[in-house]
Amino acid sequence: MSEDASPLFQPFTLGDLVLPNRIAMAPLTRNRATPGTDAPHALNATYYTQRASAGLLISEGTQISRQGQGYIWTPGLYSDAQIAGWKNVTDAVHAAKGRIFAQIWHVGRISHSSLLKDGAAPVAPSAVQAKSKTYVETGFADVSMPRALEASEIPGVVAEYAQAAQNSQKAGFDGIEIHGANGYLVDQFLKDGANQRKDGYGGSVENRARFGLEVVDAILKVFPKTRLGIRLSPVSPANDAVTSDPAEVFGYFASELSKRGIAFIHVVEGATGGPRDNVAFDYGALRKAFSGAYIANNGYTRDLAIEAVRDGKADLVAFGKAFIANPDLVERLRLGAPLNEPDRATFYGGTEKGYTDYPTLAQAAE
Ligand code: 8OZ
Repeated sequence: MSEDASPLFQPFTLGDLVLPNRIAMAPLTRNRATPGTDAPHALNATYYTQRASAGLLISEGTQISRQGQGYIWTPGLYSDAQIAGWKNVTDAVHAAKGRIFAQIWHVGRISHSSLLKDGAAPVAPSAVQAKSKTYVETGFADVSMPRALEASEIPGVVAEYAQAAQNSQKAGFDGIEIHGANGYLVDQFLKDGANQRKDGYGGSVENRARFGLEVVDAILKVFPKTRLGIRLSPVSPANDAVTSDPAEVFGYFASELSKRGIAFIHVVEGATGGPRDNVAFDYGALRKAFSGAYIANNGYTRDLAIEAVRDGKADLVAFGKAFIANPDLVERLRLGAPLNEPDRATFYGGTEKGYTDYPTLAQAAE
């Protein structure tokens, strides 16, 4: 079999959606929403549309509320202006024959008071400050000291996830991915380094999984399970998220997600954006615990992706940085063509430079 006949380039049915290939664009924070409203605008539509040949586009993290925002100029999915801005994006992607899921996001403790209403403290499972930085108007800054959510506040936060799921439908998204990875709110509840609660949301594996499962259950009351997935990062230390028992807590979480029949888990294998083998972890066991699709991510090359799909280790492979720099990544991987290098200086914030001006193969040949 020649490489381009690899199943990586063949269709896959995710839930009830037929994808033309098994290459996903990973969610990528780019900090280019409209200042003031955090609504997407025309340039964001261009960016996603340029990448519409992905089997599946997953949007950048999109905050479900002002309280859920952790960085400046990230888009939201809670105001009418944001929903309208996203509708322009999804219409443009659909016109280009693409499919796009919204990644819905609450950052929890990974935020800065200057971004929050009246300079409020970020909220978290526990009042434990992360050793991490965020990005504010003046550049990088240490995250602020959070306050612990009262148990009585949790249903309100859960309801905001469900509202964001409904808003995603109004905005024309094909589905959603819950951001359960990289040290943000769902991951903070799962991991005992951030969750020191003594109530029903902390302590045992079951208790730490409770918040994430409540989010899933609330969404499933208003949203089809075939169009819902979640991103997880069991052993990534991103944003100071560590746990003493990744196999136990993520094994349990995956089996509970499986019972609910959601479409996929999207797994950051290893350290986000870093080594894949920082901590030994059995991703095969995680995949086995979950009956839906498995999207693998982190540090995949063309060869590794072809191999993972061929060997049944993954149903889809998500690429992040490679998609920043290569709008036609699917075509380049299919051909084994060289890739443009991403420019880190333009990852977060800015203009079309480093955003919509990376050339396709055809443009490079002009
Ligand atoms: C990089 C910069 C800001 C946010 C993640 C949403 O790690 C992010 C993120 C990444 O999941």
